[in-house]
Amino acid sequence: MLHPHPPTRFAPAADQARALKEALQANGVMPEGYVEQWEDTFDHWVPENGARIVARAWNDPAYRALLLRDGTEACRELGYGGPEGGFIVALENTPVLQNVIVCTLCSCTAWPVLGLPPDWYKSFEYRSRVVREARQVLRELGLALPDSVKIQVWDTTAETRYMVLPMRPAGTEGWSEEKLASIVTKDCLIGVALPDLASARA
Ligand SMILES: [Co+2]
Repeated sequence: MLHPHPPTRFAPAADQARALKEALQANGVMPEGYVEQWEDTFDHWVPENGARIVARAWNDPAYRALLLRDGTEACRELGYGGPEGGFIVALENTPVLQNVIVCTLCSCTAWPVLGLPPDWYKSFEYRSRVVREARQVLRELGLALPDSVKIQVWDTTAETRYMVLPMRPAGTEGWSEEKLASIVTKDCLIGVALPDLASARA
């Protein structure tokens, strides 16, 4: 039996967090400003970072080559890395290949460039189903791919974090990197959506 004593009631999360923080501080094991420092880090973990990387790769063949050869270094070049992003691998979509990311164990993604994972990404349903019936799961998430496109699912680990490099859509010739980045969403970076020209800004 995995859970012989199923918990039925918890205090609200904020109360739990406060109690934990107070206990850690009272025992002198949490440095001053520790929580605030992580809050600041979380604020900088946004999918706009990954979008910027994709846009640069679309516009700069040398950067694209670096991204596919050494994702970690390419991300670092634009200022992204560190915790939860110590080893980043970029996965290149092609006309016949769609890459999709999952963490079957929990919720790992390349946080510094994708941001925190969406709730559905952490759900048991997504984690268990996408590896068995990726095409159907993608369809349910709004991405219906033709049978000519193979779907490759990548299981994240604590060490290796992936980001999907989508194909540059036709009709974006001459766009600035800023405008290109505006069509790359977190879902695109996970691989469950494609860049949508209609969402372009700037
Ligand atoms: Co995980």
